[in-house]
Amino acid sequence: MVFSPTRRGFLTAGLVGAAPMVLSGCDVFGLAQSQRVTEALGSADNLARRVQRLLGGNALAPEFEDSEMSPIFRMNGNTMPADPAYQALAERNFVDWSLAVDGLVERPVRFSLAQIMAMPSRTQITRHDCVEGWSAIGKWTGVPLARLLDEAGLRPQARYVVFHCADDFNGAQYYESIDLVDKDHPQTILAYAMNGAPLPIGHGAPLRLRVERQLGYKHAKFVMRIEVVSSLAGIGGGRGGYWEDAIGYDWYAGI
Ligand SMILES: Nc1nc2c(c(=O)[nH]1)N[C@H]1C(S)=C(S)[C@@H](COP(=O)(O)O)O[C@H]1N2
Ligand SMILES: [Mo]
Repeated sequence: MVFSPTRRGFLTAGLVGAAPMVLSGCDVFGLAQSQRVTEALGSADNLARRVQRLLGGNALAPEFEDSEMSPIFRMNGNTMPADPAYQALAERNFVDWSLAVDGLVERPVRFSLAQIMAMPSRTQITRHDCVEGWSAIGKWTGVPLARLLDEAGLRPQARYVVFHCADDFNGAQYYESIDLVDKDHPQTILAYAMNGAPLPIGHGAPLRLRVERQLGYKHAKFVMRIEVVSSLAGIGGGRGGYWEDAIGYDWYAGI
């Protein structure tokens, strides 16, 4: 069992099935039992999300001191998008890169990296927990997502924020999504710096999501476009994220 006793451990052990744990061979509590619970109470994702918010409201994830930062922070998943257009942008240090914000917004916009870096920023030292069973504490600096989306203005039908990434696995584009509660959470930022230095490519340059109360796979790297939608049905395979579509990971990956 590789998981440390996190709140997710409590939530998943006590209340809902943990598909990722099952998939990684950590089936401590029994798939049959968790499936029954899931069937009885509806989507495990939604249950975990409701329970987390009921217990913690919109509580902050723990933050740490500089002295607690991990000496090594592993790079995981894709570490260099294969897309030639992305590689051309990287070669010029992302000066030609811009982030598209569209979908259910009042004003579709594009932001250069310089514009994003000129916005009010937040720095946070947090623990990243990967579903594969490793964790690392790192320092992230970026613009709060809510602040950036204020520039575009959400339309009333807006329900989810989708992050489209530059990379793919076997032709399937990486993407992720969160709801508007996580959109407004103060620790939900689009980070352009890590551990006091520009975000390395392997960690998702020029811009990656930090959504600190959820597992690592939600933290989309290489974000190229943010799309605001009313439903996730039309995006990718319809389950709200690359790994959700590919192998059924929870859409709400509360820690
Ligand atoms: N675009 C993109 N985002 C991604 C991934 C990826 O492969 N592509 N991997 C995810 C997973 S599983 C984890 S644990 C973290 C890893 O972030 P890191 O490389 O900074 O450690 O990024 C997440 N975001
Ligand atoms: Mo991960």
